[in-house]
Amino acid sequence: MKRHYPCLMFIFFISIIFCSCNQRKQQIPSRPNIVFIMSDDHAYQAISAYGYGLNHTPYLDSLAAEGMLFKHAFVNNSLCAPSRAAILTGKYSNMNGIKGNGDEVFDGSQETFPKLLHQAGYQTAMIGKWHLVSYPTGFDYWNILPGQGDYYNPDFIHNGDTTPVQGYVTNLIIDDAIRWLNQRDSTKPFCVLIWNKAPHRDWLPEIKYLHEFDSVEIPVPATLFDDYATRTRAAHEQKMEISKWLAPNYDLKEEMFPTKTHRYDDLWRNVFGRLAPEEQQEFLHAYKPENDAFRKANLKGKKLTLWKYQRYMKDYLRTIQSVDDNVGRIMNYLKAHHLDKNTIVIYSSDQGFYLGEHGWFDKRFMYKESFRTPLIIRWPEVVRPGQVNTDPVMNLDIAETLLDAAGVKIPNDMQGVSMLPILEGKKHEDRRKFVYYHYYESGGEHNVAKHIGIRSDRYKLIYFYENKQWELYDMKKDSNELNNVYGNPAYKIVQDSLTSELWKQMKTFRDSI
Ligand code: SGN
Ligand code: CA
Repeated sequence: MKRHYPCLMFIFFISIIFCSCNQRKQQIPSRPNIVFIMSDDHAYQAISAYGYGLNHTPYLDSLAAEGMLFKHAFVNNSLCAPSRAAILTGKYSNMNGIKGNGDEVFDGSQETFPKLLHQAGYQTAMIGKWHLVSYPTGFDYWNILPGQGDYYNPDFIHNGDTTPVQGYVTNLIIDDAIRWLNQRDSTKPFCVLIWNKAPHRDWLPEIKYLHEFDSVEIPVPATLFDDYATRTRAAHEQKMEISKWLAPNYDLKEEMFPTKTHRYDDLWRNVFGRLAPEEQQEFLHAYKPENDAFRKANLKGKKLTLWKYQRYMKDYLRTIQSVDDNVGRIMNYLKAHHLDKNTIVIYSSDQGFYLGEHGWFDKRFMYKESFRTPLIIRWPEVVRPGQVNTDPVMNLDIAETLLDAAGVKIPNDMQGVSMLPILEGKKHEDRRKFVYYHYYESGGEHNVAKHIGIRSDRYKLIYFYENKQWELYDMKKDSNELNNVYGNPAYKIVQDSLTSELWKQMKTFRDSI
């Protein structure tokens, strides 16, 4: 027996090594595929899994039920192009060069996560709204909407050629994604960005959803009639109140062919003109009974605002029904092709949106509805189903998370934090405690003043630096951010420490004002 002892020990160690290798193999899946669906201006309040009771989005809710829903996902700069550039590069606006919409051209030679995945052997595709002026780089295939794109019979740009395509934009984007998935090389992992136009202004529903919500009263937010009493100039001077700034034709479809001229007339003629004549008739018919009643009622004051709120919200939510249907289509595709287990499916938006909170539509401010963005991640190989996460994560983290998940080295100059430990359910104490924000546009269509700010788990400090005015919110006591306590002696210590943290963060991210 003694003679065999070394031999038995050898077999014992070999089997331990073998077993642990096998276990490791089971724990770390092969490189995951990535389906990244992003919508444009989709408020988290308009996904039923977030619990606001405005609409019903069964497919998005399933994603959340089968994965992780993030309640505190924030953006760097609540505007389309700056958020997209941050998502692609993992960097703040000052580092990736896109601070506003349209003024700057995205430098496609910089490092982006699709490019790095591509170099690591992924097949990559980008389909839908891009909005970064220069053409996409780092993709095997791209097919994008010009600028903001159109809802009805939109143009698509592929390899520099613009072609009109018949159909409704949200369906067409998924059609094309499925077409691309069908012809891909199935020996390689893939990453496809499916970036919707919906539910961006001017909220044009798919014809089949024109009557959705007809007999429903959409709940009104508590702050619809906010008077900005404690706020600084910026909140008073914005141009995004539902009561004042929605165009009667373009936005509200209340007066399709106005007699007075309005600054949105040309825009309206263009979008309506894209419908086929029979669709135009259907469209006009759908709104007519309500419009007739509206004219008769001759509403004024708060009643008029409430009417506009209902009209705005119903069209906004109608466009989201098509988004949700198409999330269902892509999930059914993945399931039917046995791709649903080791595919990371991300659903998010380029930023949040005001659905009547503070009386507003649009975004831009660092107040919660537009600073936050929806984020849901489903990845059955790694993420336990049905989790709700409240860590402060950012759009900036997506690049690092996906590179991390794919086993690709994260460049040192990316400024986000990988969410992989969160997804894996591991301890992650070294994550950010503050979220830094910078909105750079000045004046413009919605006249929101430039600002920087910082959010801790309880407080939010905002500095409107053009106006040299500060705001501070105690979100624990004032979750709707109505009571600016800046300058209140009771908050002196908090105010001072957050102010110095703000300057510190600005320096860390190499930003300036
Ligand atoms: C358009 C909209 C604005 C919106 C910006 C930015 N006006 O200019 O209401 O704030 O886009 O949106 S519209 O008359 O053209 O509809 S973003 O999502 O692209 O940043
Ligand atoms: Ca947007």
